[in-house]
Amino acid sequence: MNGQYTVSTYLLQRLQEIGIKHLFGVPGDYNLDFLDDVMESSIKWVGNCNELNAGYATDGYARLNGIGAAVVTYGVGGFSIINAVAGAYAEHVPMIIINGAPPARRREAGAMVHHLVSNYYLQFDIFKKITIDATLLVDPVTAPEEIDRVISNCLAHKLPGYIELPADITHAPCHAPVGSLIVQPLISNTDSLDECTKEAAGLLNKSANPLILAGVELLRFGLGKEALQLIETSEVTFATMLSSKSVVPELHPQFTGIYQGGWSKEAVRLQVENSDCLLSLGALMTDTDTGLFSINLDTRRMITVGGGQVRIGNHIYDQVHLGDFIRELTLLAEPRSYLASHPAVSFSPRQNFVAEPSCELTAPRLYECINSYLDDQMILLSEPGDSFCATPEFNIEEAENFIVQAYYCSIGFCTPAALGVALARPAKRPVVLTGDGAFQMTAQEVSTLIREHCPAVIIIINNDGYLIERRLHKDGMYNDIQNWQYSKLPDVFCNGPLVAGTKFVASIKVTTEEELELAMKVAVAEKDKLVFIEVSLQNRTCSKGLERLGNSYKMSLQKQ
Ligand SMILES: Cc1ncc(C[n+]2csc(CCOP(=O)(O)OP(=O)(O)O)c2C)c(N)n1
Ligand SMILES: [Mg+2]
Repeated sequence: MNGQYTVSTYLLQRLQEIGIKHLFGVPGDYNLDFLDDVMESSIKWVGNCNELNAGYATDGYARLNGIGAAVVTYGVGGFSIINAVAGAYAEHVPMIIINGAPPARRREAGAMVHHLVSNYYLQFDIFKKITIDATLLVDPVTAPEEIDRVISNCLAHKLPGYIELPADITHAPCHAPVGSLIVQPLISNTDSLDECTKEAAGLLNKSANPLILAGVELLRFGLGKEALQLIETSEVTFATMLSSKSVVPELHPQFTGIYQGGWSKEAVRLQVENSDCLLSLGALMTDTDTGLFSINLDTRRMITVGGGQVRIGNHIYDQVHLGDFIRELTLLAEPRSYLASHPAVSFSPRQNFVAEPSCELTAPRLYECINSYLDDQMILLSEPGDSFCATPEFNIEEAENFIVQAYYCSIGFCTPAALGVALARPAKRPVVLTGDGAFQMTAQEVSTLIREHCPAVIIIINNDGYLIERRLHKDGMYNDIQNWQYSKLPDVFCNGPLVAGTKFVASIKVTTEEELELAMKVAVAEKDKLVFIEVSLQNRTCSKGLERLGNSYKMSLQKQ
């Protein structure tokens, strides 16, 4: 971009610099001038069916690309994307929301413009609470510094940022970027870092059965490789959690399994809870990651690192960041014996699926089958519901090949997020595993996947409504949903009937093991197509994971 910069071209240049190649969103009159500039830039515009879906797509994109951005319009668009931004905040996903606002002069006059609710600052005030940094660009002189600050904070803290861009500021001239954007790193206090790593190394090196619990912060801050180095140098066994699944490769000989408190497999639970030195790296003890708090961990035998703090017994060290801690500890860790580094419990390897002839599908067999067809070129997105109860046991090798909103748990996330995933990783293929209830929330985004030619595999588990709620609570009629003919939807979105072999989409409905096996073979063979599979599970069976969660839930109720 040469010549005079405007606030809009400045912002676009910064977005390009940080690696944004796609912008998601929905147009509206307050952002159209900005979108005209997007059309002139090298960033590709990806219009969504609605703003919530745009937010989820941006989140999926950001998880793989390091950052994403969405453009919405004031009020109607801004309020619609809030759920996705709140989710990104809870889950530590960096994304920039650009909200086109009414002209600043109208704001000053207090004019009653369309999409205004209550007062002109309402959206700004709300977004301030669910972002790390927010700015309302009212002055083109200060706009460049404001933009740089929000983007930089977003990247450093891995949290969403908000930029409100009034329509009459968009094309206002501003100064050119001064150098490239500087992201201020999070800096540890060197004395605290030195002291706590020495204390931690002393405990780790002399412990008999230490264990590293690799948590979600490792994933969000891109520290998987550093964690692996510590694990291999110290030869300590490790476990992951649902939210951090596969952050360190699951086929690693030191991997013991997924820890989820009382929701874990018993052997994994015992290994974690009986460790005499449990090093928790960036683990968040959320209800979903702890089997509804059914954990039994003794903090006196733990070293807990995360959120800029280290806790060893009663010692608390502030301003120590996870990456610095891991790198320093790796230098001090002493290797252990072969036995210590090869856990008694190890993860079961992937099994081949062989369909039973003429056998009605059950949930456990469905998951066995899908697991057996996943490969390293597929990125699995697992939706809250029976899907995410089943997937801890899936074999995923690379960290980026598994996406789950394990903490915020907003159903409907995965289908639009797959759009972002497909665009961020064109060489890979998103595989969405979603319940029928979740799918109904954001189903329209399949049409954008088709329009953008994303060869996703979408597997809809039609189990007649909200099964997880039926299992965890009672079978109230509020868990019933309208049954759709899901497999016919691609026809609708393609604007015409599908003719096998000629269209971009293959749509299949399955009810038996053999049909599912065949459908998965089609999905693998038709790798350039969007393959849509409706799995009809009218028997309301569930995964073994949901069975275990049900038991944890009952136990947690008894304790109350
Ligand atoms: C946006 C949103 N609304 C409501 C919920 C509450 N909720 C959690 S799971 C669930 C049902 C999921 O049903 P489905 O997708 O069919 O999965 P299943 O349990 O049947 O496998 C609901 C409604 C939620 N998590 N997110
Ligand atoms: Mg369901």
